[in-house]
Amino acid sequence: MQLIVHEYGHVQGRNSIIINGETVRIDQNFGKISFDMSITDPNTYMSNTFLRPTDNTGEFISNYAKTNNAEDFAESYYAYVTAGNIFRERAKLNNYLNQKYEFLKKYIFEGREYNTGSISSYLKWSETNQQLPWSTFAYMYEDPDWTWDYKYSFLVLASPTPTPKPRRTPTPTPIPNLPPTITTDALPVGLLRRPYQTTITATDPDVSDTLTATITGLPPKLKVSDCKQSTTTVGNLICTISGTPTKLGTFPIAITVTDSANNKAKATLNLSIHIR
Ligand SMILES: [Ca+2]
Ligand SMILES: [Zn+2]
Repeated sequence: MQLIVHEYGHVQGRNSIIINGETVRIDQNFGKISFDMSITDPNTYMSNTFLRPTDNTGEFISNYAKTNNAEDFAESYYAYVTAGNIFRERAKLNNYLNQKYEFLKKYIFEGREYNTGSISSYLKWSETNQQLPWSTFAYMYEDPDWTWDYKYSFLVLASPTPTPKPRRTPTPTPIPNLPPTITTDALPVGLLRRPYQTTITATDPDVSDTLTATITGLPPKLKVSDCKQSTTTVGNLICTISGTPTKLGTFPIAITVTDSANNKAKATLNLSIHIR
């Protein structure tokens, strides 16, 4: 697995990218971090001349990465994917190694980072043992004495923030407030100078609504004596008309019932006052 990722790193490294408007080969540009790229092998265009020949401790992800810039890229690429946790820890200790991590993160992995590589294995690694646990040479020739517990699930640690798609706020389906209904459809006949009492009732399907009523056109001496929500039936209104009528005739009673949403129900009911 390690070797495959390393070799795939070479394939990637030979590709070109555009950095600062200039099309450059990846592993040659990456090489500028640690190698003198003005001195390159005319056959391979690779450099194995260190920029800091006497002090490059901690600058390379593995001993094999010191071979030349192409191997440095392939080893770094491979550590980035298979040992991201360790690479990040080591990058904190060396500015040049950190530049390599950031180069890979920015130009190769577009911000993606990997939760791979065991920190406990890293802590067992000794600076004197130049073979890092994930290096190609260690893999091929050495029997590591640390816990080989890398998980190659390539769990993505952080991804670049995707451009948010414009989201339409879902329009909540409005729950319509339904109008009330006047449930009284006729008024009993009243007798002249005899006490009279009746009720006009209304109802509303919305249980939280409060109903109000206006009742006009009553004969003289009759009035709305009471108008209130039913205490027994939710959404009901009961208005009581009472009094002693003093005038004969048929009186059209206009009734308007209004709910909390200003929905209205209207009705006109005739109230007749007879002589007996
Ligand atoms: Ca209503
Ligand atoms: Zn290689």
